[in-house]
Amino acid sequence: MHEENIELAIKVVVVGNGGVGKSSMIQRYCKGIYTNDYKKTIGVDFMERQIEINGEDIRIMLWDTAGQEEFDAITKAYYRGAQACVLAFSTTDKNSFDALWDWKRKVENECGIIPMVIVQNKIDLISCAVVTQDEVKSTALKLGCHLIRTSVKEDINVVQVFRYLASQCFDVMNLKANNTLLDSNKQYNQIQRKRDKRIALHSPAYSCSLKQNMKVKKCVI
Ligand SMILES: Nc1nc2c(ncn2[C@@H]2O[C@H](COP(=O)(O)OP(=O)(O)OP(=O)(O)O)[C@@H](O)[C@H]2O)c(=O)[nH]1
Ligand SMILES: [Mg+2]
Repeated sequence: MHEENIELAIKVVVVGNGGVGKSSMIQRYCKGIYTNDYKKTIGVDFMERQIEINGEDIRIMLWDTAGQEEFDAITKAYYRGAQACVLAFSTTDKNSFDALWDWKRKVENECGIIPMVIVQNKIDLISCAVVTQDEVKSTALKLGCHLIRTSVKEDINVVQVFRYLASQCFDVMNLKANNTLLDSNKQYNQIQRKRDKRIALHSPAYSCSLKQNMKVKKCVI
């Protein structure tokens, strides 16, 4: 496969209680629009946007899930295969803040440990906040997640959320690729040692073709 044909894509699930602004955030990010209307998501929606990280084109596939509990059984199925997650809550909704633990658990049950970010949305309404910044920071710390404060309405920090997750995924991919490279090098050294024992011959051409076979292809998702 040629390198140009390799496409990097990241599946991101956006979870959190109903009304915290998940659909608004995705719409803002993918279409650059915002509306004051609230139409609850039924089940799951999907949108995507292409960005560039470290000179690589990355397709971010965003899965917008319903926050209402009645849809839990449906949305759960869509968590599978997600490589990153937004845990969203609203500045003006205490229940949505308390529910962060549950959302994290639900996603990890399906996906294992993946990069996650806590998003405190609606910071334009900070004067009506139902949680203090210290509470939010300490919960983020306990959950082991980076925290980003957004206002989808005023277009504050939305781009940063997905850029952060994409670069986290990028690091994970590079790590995996490096591990594969390390494994290959280990295998190569083992084979080399065995062969050295059998034939005390070090033909440069032979060694070169073996290395070629061990070359690691770029990580594809
Ligand atoms: N003030 C303010 N309102 C917001 C913001 N983001 C979203 N909203 C409003 O919050 C309401 C709910 O937004 P949605 O994006 O539909 O919420 P949701 O999380 O997708 O809700 P479900 O689909 O039910 O899970 C809408 O009326 C939005 O206009 C924000 O940053 N500030
Ligand atoms: Mg929605």
